[in-house]
Amino acid sequence: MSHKLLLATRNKGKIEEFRRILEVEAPGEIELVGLSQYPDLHDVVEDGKTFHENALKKAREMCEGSGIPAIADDSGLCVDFLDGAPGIFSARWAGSHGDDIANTAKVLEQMKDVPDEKRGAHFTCVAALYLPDGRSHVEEAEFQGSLLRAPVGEHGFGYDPIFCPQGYSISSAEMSAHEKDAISHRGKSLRAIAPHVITLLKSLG
Ligand code: ITT
Repeated sequence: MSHKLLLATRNKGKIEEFRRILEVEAPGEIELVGLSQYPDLHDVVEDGKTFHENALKKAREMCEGSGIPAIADDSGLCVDFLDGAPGIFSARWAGSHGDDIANTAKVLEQMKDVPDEKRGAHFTCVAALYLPDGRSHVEEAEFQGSLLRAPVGEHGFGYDPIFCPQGYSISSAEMSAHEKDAISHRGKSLRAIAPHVITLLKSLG
């Protein structure tokens, strides 16, 4: 029997990754329901100070609004030279929410005079599950790498075209979906949370 789970994100890139990663981890066990099924749910105000706070807030508010268990993530790019920025502000770094091209251009501009050895960065993903009875589970993971000097690659989303994973000489936007999922922050956090999702959903009956 598969259990309904609300996929509490409006980011199309994330939706694709959640669906394919959870399908591998829990084949046939979870029926992911999109936010389009709950048109009255309002956007969550992401006013937490950490990825953890925001991820849990998204999952909790979407669960409470829909009445079914919800999974969400809060994620972003953390650049060493920028003291961890854009971090939790990654989706709106250049001003308008979800403008990947402008966000990427802003980071490249901020990093234009920074030498190769100081271009370290990582993605963080905090995945959060929230159940109608108030139980929750959170998993966090990182994806280490460095910043390129110009966007390259057509896959992925967000900052992928300027992110070179550690040990590679291509951007994460040049990787296949399978390659990225195997080493990414979202791949790792969703693989960690998947067994807890299955156990907790089953406990609801
Ligand atoms: P939801 O809150 O609806 O999930 P969002 O895009 O607002 O969507 P976040 O606040 O978590 O989500 O922002 C995440 C941003 O971090 C996202 O817009 C990208 O710019 C970046 N990001 C996260 N994961 C990424 C990945 O795997 N590849 C590239 N960029 C990523």
